[in-house]
Amino acid sequence: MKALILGAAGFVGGYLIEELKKSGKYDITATKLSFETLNICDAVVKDVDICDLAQIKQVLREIKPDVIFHLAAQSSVKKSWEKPQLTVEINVLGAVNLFEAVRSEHPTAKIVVIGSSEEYGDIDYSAPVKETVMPNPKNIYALTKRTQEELARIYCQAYGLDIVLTRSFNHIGPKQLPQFVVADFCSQVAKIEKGIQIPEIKVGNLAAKRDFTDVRDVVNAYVLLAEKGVKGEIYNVGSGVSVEIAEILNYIVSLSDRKIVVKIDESKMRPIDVLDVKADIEKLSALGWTRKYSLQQTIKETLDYFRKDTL
Ligand code: A2R
Ligand code: GDD
Repeated sequence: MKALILGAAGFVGGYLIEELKKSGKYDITATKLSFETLNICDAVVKDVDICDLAQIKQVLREIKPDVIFHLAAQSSVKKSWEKPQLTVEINVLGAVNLFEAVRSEHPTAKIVVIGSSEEYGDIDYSAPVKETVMPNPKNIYALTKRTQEELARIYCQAYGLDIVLTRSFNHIGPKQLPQFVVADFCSQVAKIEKGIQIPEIKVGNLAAKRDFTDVRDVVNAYVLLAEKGVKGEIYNVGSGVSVEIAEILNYIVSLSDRKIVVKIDESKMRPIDVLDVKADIEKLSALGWTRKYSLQQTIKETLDYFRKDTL
């Protein structure tokens, strides 16, 4: 089987490559932006900007993949408030470029399109949310992912493209950039321990609750969806439990022997922040997916990663 990963130089990409290699069933082509680096063996690496239709068409003509994993995105909610146009360009134009390119060059490919739990937005969060709940996006990133989903639905219905969609909840693990909450807190604690940050941790909205899953469990779900996901269907990828960010912070701080003061940083607050969201994972579980990593294990490994990080 030939797999093409778009946006492979990001956080999830590296883990997805490992997961595909582990299965032994895939010839992998991984794409990155021209200024990014991606050092992997046993995979072909190409430069593809998803905002450039000709580049996507070219790689599809060359590779003729059986499955495409569309990871390429502006993935930060915070940045989407700061750079709305860029976020729309990459996440919406990028998606429509991909669907157009597949339609014209290689319509038999299966496409796994990564959406977000942020799409749910302002909903009743008292119970785990099912895929059938009508999303109500509350930020620009979320709206771009919701738009990607609607575009996919149209390309499935109108042209029969074989698209499977995710609504992925928060994924965490070693190597994540410290722009996301767990990596952010772990990176700060590691800097405090190294003496390069005063013993004060800067935090944003501690009242929010999120559903966290280890990135290795997430990529396992993506491969499962490539193999068993039903055309046109959306699958939640999450753990089913939401945890308050304050609890995450307390746990990370408890792993250090330093006395750390918590300081609210107003610049880390968002104009609107969804209060709570947790996944109903019945649909994904029915395909055989189970979570292997506990939240505590993932957090410990992430902290250890930043402790070893020489930067
Ligand atoms: O923004 P950069 O320079 O870090 O590059 C990101 C890349 N990317 C693009 N690739 C191709 N064409 C573009 N026009 C373009 N713009 C950005 O996609 C990065 O290397 C990759 C996305 O990786 P991350 O930002 O690390 O996201 P992550 O955590 O791997 O998430 C994968 C998917 C995304 O669709 C997220 O929105 C979703 O899971 O949560
Ligand atoms: N980053 C960050 N830094 N977030 C903080 C902080 C902080 O110091 N303090 C509190 N938070 C809160 C945010 O306000 C938000 O409620 C929650 O922590 C999670 O924020 P992020 O880790 O930045 O992730 P996100 O939920 O905005 O987006 C991530 O998850 C989505 C799925 O839900 C990204 O990986 C997206 O690409 C993904 O779609």
